[in-house]
Amino acid sequence: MEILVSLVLKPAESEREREKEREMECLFRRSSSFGKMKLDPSPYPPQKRCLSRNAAFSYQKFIQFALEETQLHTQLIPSPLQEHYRHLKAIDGKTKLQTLAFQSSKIRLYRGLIIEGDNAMQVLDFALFPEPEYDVPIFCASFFTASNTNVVVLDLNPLHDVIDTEDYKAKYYKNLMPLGQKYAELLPWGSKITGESLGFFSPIVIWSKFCSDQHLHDILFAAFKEYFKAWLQLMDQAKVETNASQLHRNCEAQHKYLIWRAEKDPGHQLLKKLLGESLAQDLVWNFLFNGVNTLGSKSFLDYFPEYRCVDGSISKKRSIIGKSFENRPWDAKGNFIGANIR
Ligand code: BLA
Repeated sequence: MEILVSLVLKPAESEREREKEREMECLFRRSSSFGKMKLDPSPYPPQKRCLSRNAAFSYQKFIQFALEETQLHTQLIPSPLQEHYRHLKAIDGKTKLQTLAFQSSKIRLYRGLIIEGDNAMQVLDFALFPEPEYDVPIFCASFFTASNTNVVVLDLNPLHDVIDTEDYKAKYYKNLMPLGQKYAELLPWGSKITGESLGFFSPIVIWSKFCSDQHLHDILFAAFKEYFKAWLQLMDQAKVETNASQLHRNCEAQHKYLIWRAEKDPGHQLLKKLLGESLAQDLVWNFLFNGVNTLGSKSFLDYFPEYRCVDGSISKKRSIIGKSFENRPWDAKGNFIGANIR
């Protein structure tokens, strides 16, 4: 614990920084699961890892950066979920699963899951959900790494439509288009994607698949840092919403997003394998996509009726629309240039 704190914190140069450091230390102490995370060097032997020339590769530094950066903007309080999901044990007895969960005055849920397994398998699923009084996007980093492949989604997922209407897009993404363009050129578009997922993405989404490579991992980390800082700024500037119908719209938009991911996120198969069916379900519905049982009362089929089977159950298919969008369907100005997604 002491080692972790001293590695994470830079030497203090002023009283303000020292004060921040004390807050950080306190935060780490209270967030017991994250406090137990191992820093690099990795527990896995180099020959078993995906990046033979990158012995330091780990998603831990992403989370550490985010925590430090958030502390400059707001006071994080450990969420009760942290304690509850602290002791996750993989069935294989080897894979490490670590969780962290916080909240703050404007952030309903700040949560992360890191998985470090055999054969260089690493996962970061990190998301920040605003309180419903704020219509800022959801910060989303979903990174899956296996021995020689990476599947990456990094985005400020919009709460409201950014394909057919302009206002939400202009409010949050217009100024961020140059940032999105920069990384869209550095990280290749991950080829065809399901239409349903695309509907949850923004014009600055980084959707990418690439072979493990130190340079691309460095770019991904740089992108993560810039997107995260951008999100924090949006949060800083966000004005509280008091209009009841607008609040309801925000709740419903988050609820639809949560229920989509709770039901259809591609990571579930792996979680089931690692934790068993019931614990994986619990983690998905009550930790990763917490709010799915409280922010709204509609069902998955109310939002996505096209998934209804004849017997009334939800189709097991991941997508009804199917995959398309071979290339990035957004232009540099944020206009949607793909075919109709419905
Ligand atoms: C793959 N994860 C994917 C893919 C996407 C996402 C788009 C590509 C496959 C596909 O098109 O479905 C992520 N999809 C998202 C996100 C949204 C969405 C963020 O709709 C938001 C709206 N990923 C995780 C976790 C695990 C994980 C926790 O977040 C594992 C525990 C794994 N993601 C994972 C794996 C794949 C994947 C294994 C590849 C599997 C596959 O393609 O079937």
